[in-house]
Amino acid sequence: MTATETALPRICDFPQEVTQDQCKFVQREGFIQFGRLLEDSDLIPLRFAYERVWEANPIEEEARANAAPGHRALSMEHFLDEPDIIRLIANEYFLRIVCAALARPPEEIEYAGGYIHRQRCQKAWDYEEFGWNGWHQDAQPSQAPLCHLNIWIYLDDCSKLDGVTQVLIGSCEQQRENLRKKRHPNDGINEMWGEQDSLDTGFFAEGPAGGGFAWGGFLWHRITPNRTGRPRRLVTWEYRHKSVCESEGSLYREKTTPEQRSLIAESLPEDKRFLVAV
Ligand SMILES: O=C(O)CCC(=O)C(=O)O
Ligand SMILES: [Fe+2]
Repeated sequence: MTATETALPRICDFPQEVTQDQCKFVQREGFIQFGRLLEDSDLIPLRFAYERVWEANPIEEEARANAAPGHRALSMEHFLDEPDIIRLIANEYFLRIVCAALARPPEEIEYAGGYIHRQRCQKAWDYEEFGWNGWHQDAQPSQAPLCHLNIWIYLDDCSKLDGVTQVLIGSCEQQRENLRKKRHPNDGINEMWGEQDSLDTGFFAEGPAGGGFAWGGFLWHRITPNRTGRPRRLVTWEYRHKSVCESEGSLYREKTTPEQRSLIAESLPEDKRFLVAV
């Protein structure tokens, strides 16, 4: 049985715990799917906030030459003033998953930034139009344990035909193995692209409205073409070990002023303010 045929661990709706198996899986593979983490009382205001942010930021980001067709993202400085996005930094289910995956107590975790993402749906697109196959990673491979995690939340039920994110199963282990054996970190990665290149053999991070998947590290991943014309609406929250934010900085620390950071801290429950640097 290949990795892609295996039934993969998946965290349930509103999890009270993350099991050992789920924990090991996310630390090995660099991702894990989860069910609903947001109640309608959080999800519905989040959708309205999402639409307001796009409406307030119509074009500039879309004009970025290196943006994926079908995909545009706005980073968190565009939604600092949206409490229905910001307060979710302290969501208990997000934190439960982050603490388990990053193997740290909540006090040693920090919010590092976030984005709102979408798929352009005026027309179908494919990778040929994209000009490349889309596979990339956002961080350099290392042998160290996972120290940052993205919580990736779909605002609507999102299937693989709606253009969810695809992850390259086995890509983190392959890179660790390469590092151990002193090979180039990407040895064998092209072959994996080939094996996981279809809707049947690939792994697509589908999720329900208010659910999605968590991922981090140096996982290889890509956006996938939207084939339904339904919008793919997505918001992300990124967390890291506090010590990493202190030593390396973060999008959050860079993109906010001290005044903004105090306001944000005050908008979180008192016992969760440690999540944001001031
Ligand atoms: O939109 C997606 O599905 C992938 C986006 C991506 O690669 C990223 O945000 O790092
Ligand atoms: Fe990426």
